[in-house]
Amino acid sequence: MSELTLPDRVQVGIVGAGPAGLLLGLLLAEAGISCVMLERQSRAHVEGRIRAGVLEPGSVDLLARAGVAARLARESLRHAGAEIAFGERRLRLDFEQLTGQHVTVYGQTELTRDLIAAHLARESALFFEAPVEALHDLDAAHPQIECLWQGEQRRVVCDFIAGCDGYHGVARASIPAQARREFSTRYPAGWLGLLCDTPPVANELIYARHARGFALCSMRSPTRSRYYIEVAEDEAVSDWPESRFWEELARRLPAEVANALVTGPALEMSIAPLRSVVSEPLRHGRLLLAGDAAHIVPPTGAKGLNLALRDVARLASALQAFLRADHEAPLRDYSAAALAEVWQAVRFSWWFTHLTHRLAGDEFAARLQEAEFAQLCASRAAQQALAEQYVGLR
Ligand code: FAS
Ligand code: PHB
Repeated sequence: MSELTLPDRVQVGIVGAGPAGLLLGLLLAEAGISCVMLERQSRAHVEGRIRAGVLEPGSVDLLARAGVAARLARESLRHAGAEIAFGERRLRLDFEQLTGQHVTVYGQTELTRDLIAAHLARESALFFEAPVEALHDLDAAHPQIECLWQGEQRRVVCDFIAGCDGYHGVARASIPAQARREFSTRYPAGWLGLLCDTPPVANELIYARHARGFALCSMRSPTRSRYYIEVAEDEAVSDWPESRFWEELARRLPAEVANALVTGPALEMSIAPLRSVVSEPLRHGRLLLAGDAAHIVPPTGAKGLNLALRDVARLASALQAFLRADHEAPLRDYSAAALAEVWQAVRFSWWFTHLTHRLAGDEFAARLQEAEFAQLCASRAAQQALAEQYVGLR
């Protein structure tokens, strides 16, 4: 591939090349809109991240329309349901029977690799190790991105800037404090995740609520498993030798499941904090936010990645309407329309986290969890409501 030249002028400057930035770049390029993607980390770092694992049907359709779902179609797993366990009591949610839909298990790691491969194949303006240091003139007709590229300070003049740089990026922070509001809550817990090349303990995901804390049995393939246990928010991976992880995971699962657990050496272990954050509005002048740059949800409901892809689909369509047809309404309405979906995902993730996690260990909360689970077991309508939100219909 020929050496890329950083452009001085594009229609859309994209900060960040995680799933949101990469997909936005593809959708805009497909629409004939010039853009540049500027990523702080190396390609290897971005492709090495272990994160989400479940895609909603809408996300799979979007990726197919973007032309990046060929490997996903071959290698992903179709899941018609998932299980919620409260101690030895187990409830299977039959997504197909309750909603007519299924979810797709395909690691975010693989999705990111597919998106990068698509950009490399079309020689997109995708620059790794090109940290964005500041955004300028966001209220002007041509905002500017200041970045570092090959040791030099560079400027890219844009018509619009898309902040797809995640929770710790510069885009959201570039909006003046008096022009934005942040709504947030912390959960007194984290998710300790372990990835290993062992066969998954079950054919579908198991979300387990236990007095000792939450556990999740997930997977990446028929030979690669992904497990999580809830840990206190001040704990570190170094507190958890692999043997301790496996013992604790088994204690939180139904006995039949625990007995079937196949352990193995960890390929990766990491702790993700649990928090909900929403920054409003998603637009300031000619800067628009999408994905984790705008909002964070606890991973319980498998919404983070899917919400990022929803934002991107909406933003790509709005930018195309304005830049190709001078149609302003979708761009004007982007923030309010995206936030309506964001808050539904935030609410579901908050609810599902409180249903299944120990958190502060409050006895009153534990009784509410029991009552909620009893309601779920007794009511098809309650199961349908959960399933619709999980597959992304609501
Ligand atoms: P990302 O954070 O993925 O990407 C932002 C990109 O911007 C990064 O590559 C970053 O390097 C880059 N960047 C930042 N600052 C920059 C700068 N100044 N200049 C240039 N580039 C810059 N979601 C789920 O659904 N299920 C899960 O199990 C799950 N687990 C997670 C575990 C962890 C540890 C984390 C952090 C998140 C997890 N998520 C999960 C949520 C996650 O999948 C996000 O929703 C998803 O990565 C969102 O994608 P982006 O919005 O592209 O943000
Ligand atoms: C994962 O496999 O990483 C995963 C699955 C479902 C979740 C969160 C994470 O809700």
